[in-house]
Amino acid sequence: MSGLHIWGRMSSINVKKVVWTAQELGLEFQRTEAGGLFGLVKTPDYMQLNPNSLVPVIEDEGYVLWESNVIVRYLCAKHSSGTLYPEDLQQRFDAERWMDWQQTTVNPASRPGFWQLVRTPPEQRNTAVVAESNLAVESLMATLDAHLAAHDYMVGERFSMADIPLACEAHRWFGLPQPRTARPNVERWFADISARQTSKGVLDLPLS
Ligand SMILES: N[C@@H](CCC(=O)N[C@@H](CS)C(=O)NCC(=O)O)C(=O)O
Repeated sequence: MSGLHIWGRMSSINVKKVVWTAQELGLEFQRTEAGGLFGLVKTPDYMQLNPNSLVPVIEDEGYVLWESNVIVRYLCAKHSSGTLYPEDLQQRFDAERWMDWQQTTVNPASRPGFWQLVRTPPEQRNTAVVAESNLAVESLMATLDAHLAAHDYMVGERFSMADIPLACEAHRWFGLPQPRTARPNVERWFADISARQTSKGVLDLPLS
């Protein structure tokens, strides 16, 4: 298979990152629905691609890669070194740091609330889980807001690979049907990024 192929359903935050990155880079790609109700991830053929049975996975000219933020890094390094993928070592690792923060700190805090409010029938919701998740994410959004008070984007003064996972996380946060503390800097940054043509079909999707 030639060109870029992405496996994953668009309701996944991790698939959204990869699709947006490909669009941001102007890459032609094919996408196969996989995961959730689409299944496929437990088939032997899919598990050859990703033994974790998770989405997303990409195949790029025969090269197979899984782990969403790593895929974002790979595509940006390949196609946008010095722009989306910062060339300066410290700027690059600033970007890496925020991307890891999204994956290892923000997402574990946001996921329980998201699952309760979006993927659990109202009569089965656990309000304690929602409250705990909300409290944890509020504190992380305060951190993000303080960072964005001093910066236009996550790293330096221009859009980079680091903005993609965090904006997908902000999309989830702003889409949850619950009260939120106003975060003017996160809101300004998210509005700016959501206006990018390349984020269409990703940041304008309702949560599901
Ligand atoms: N750390 C992995 C996590 C991947 C992951 O948890 N994917 C979820 C969707 S967000 C998944 O595949 N769930 C099972 C399914 O969709 O069938 C990544 O960032 O790619």
